[in-house]
Amino acid sequence: MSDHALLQSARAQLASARSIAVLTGAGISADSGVPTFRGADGLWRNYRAEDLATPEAFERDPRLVWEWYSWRREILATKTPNAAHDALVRMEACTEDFRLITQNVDGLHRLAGSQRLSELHGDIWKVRCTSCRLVIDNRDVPLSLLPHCHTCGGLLRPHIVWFGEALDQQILTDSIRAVESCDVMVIVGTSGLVYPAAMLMPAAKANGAFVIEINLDPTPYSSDVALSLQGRAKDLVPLLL
Ligand code: BJW
Ligand code: ZN
Repeated sequence: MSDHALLQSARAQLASARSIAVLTGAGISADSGVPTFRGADGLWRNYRAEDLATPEAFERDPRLVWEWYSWRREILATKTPNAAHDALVRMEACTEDFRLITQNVDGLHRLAGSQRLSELHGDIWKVRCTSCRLVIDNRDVPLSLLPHCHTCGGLLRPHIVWFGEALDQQILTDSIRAVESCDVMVIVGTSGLVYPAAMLMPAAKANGAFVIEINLDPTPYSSDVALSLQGRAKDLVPLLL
C-alpha cells in the first residue's frame, strides 16, 4: 500500500472508532527537542541507566541523581508541546471514549491540554518524600543541601518510576482496561522495550483492536501491528485526524 493509502486506512479506522487508546513514548517529545532515552542521541548514550534511574543509584548517590534530574528539568523548562501533542488533544475532543497513556515524565501532554491522561512513569515536576511518601509539585531543587520534606524532614526524590520499581497500581489497571476495551490503539514514538508498558500493545491486539504505530524507525511492534507508519510524530499524528 502507498503511504497515502495507509493514511487513508488509518483515518477511516479512527473516524469510525468509539473508543481509542493512545500510547506515547519519548519519540513524541523528540520533535519538541527533548532527548529520547535510546538511540544515537539518547540520554543512555552518555549515562548508564543503572547509575541514575534505579532506587539503588539514589540510595548510593542522591546528589548525582538529583543533578541529572535538575539538568533535565532545565532542558525541559525551555520546551513546548508540538503538533503531535496538539493533535492528540483534538483527537480526545472528538472521541467518546479516549485514554492517552504516556511513558513520558516531561508533562508536555498536560501542557498541551490532554485531560484523559495516564502518566505511567511519573512526573518530573513532582517530588516524593522517601519517609512519609507525600507527593508535591516542586520546581526548585536546592542541590547544595538536597531537597527535604517540609512535613517530616525526609529526603525528597523525583516522583518517577525507576527500573525495578512497581508502577502505580491504579494507573496501570486503568491503562490495561483502556487498551483491552478500545477499538483502535495508536502507538507513537516508543521503542517498545520497557515493561509493563510493552505489554499494552499485545493486550489491545488480543482483544481485537486495530493497532496503528507511528515511529521514525521500525520497532519490535512494526511487524505485528495492522498499520506501521514511518516518519516524525509531529508530521504524521496530525494527519490521522
Ligand atoms: C521517534 C521520533 C520522532 C525518535 N517521531 N518517533 C526482562 C523482561 C521484562 C521486563 C524486564 C526484564 N528485565 C527487567 C525488566 C523490568 C524493567 C524493564 O522493562 N526493563 C527492560 C529494559 C527490559 N521494567 C521495570 O523495571 C518497570 N518496573 C517493573 O517491572 O516493576 C516490577 C515490580 C513489580 C512489583 C514490585 C516491584 C517491581 C519500571 C520501568 C520504569 C521505566 N522508567 C524509565 C526511566 C524513567 C527515568 C526518567 O525518565 O528519568 O522510563 S526507562 C525509560 O524508558 C523511561 C521511558 O519512559 C521508557 C520507555 O522509553 P521510550 O519512551 O520507548 O523511549 P526510547 O528512547 O526507548 O525510544 C524512543 C522511540 O522514539 C524510538 O523508537 C525512536 O525511533 C522514536 N523516535 N524520534 C517519532 N520525531
Ligand atoms: Zn515527609
